Amino acid sequence: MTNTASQPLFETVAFIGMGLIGSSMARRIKRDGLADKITCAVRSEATRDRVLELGIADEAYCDIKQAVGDADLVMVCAPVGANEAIGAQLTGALKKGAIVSDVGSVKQSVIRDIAPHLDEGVHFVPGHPLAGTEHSGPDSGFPELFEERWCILTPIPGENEAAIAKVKALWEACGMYVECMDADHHDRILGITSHLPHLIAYTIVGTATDLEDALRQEVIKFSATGFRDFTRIAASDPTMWRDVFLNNREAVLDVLGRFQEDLMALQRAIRWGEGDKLFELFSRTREIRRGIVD
Ligand code: TYR
Repeated sequence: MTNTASQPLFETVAFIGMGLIGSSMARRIKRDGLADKITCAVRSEATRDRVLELGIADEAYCDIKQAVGDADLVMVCAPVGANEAIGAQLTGALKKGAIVSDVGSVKQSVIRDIAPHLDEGVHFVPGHPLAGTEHSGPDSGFPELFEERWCILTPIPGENEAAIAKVKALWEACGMYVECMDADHHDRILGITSHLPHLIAYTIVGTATDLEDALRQEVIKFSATGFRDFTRIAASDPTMWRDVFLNNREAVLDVLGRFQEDLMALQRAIRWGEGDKLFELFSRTREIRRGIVD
C-alpha cells in the first residue's frame, strides 16, 4: 500500500483545520508529492504562523474563503461541531468541479451540516480515517499516521464516481485501506468501537480524579497497568469529543444503554459471588481480542 506514485493526485488541496489529522495528511502529501500546492485555513494567527513555520502548507489564512478559492480538494479537518459554520463559508467560494471531503468521526451529521451549503457542480465525499493519537494541534502530526489503517468513505448515493475514486486514491496513497458504507451504518459501528470506549475512558479517569487527594496520588504513582491505557485515551481533545457525542447521540445512547445493563449484570454477579458467570463472560471477550491481534 505504500505510495509509489510521485505524480500529484491533485493540484491544490486546501485544509480547513490543521490539527493532528490535517497536519498529518499535509505532511504525507508534501513528503510524497501527492499535490502541487497545499493551502489551509486555521482559526488563530498563532496557528497560522506555526503552520507556515513548520512548512506543512504553502499558504495559510485565518479566512476559509481565501484558503479554498483555488482548491481541487477541500479537506475539512475540524471538530464536527464546526461543520455548519464551515459549510456556510463554502457557499459560492469553490471552483466548479471541486471536491469537498472531511475526516470527522461522525458521518450523518457532516452530511446534514455541509451538503446543503455546497453549490451545484461541487462534489462531496465524506470520509473518516480510523487513525489518531491522544495528541492534537499542528505539531502533533506525522506522515505515517495512516499507514495500514482503515478509512471509511460514506458517499451520498448518486455522487460522482470519479470524485469518490479520487478521494479513495488519496487515502490509499497515504497508506490506508478504504471501504465505502452508508453514513448511518458507520455511525452505529463507530459508536461501539470508538465513541463508547472514549466515554468509558473519560469516566474511569474522571472517577479517579474525584478521589480524595492522597488516594489520587497513589493512583497516579501506580498506574502502570490497566488505568494507564485509559488515561491515554482520556487525554484526547475535549472539543473534538464533546462534538462527537453531541452529533452521534442516537447511536451512542443506544449502545450506552446496553453497556449499562451489562455492567449491572456484572455488578450483580460480583455481589452474589457468581464466579461461573464472570468466567464465562471473560472467556467470550478473549475471542474478540484474538480476532483483532492475529
Ligand atoms: N483516539 C484514538 C486513539 O488514540 C484514535 C481515533 C480517534 C481514531 C478518533 C478515530 C477517531 O475518529 O487510539
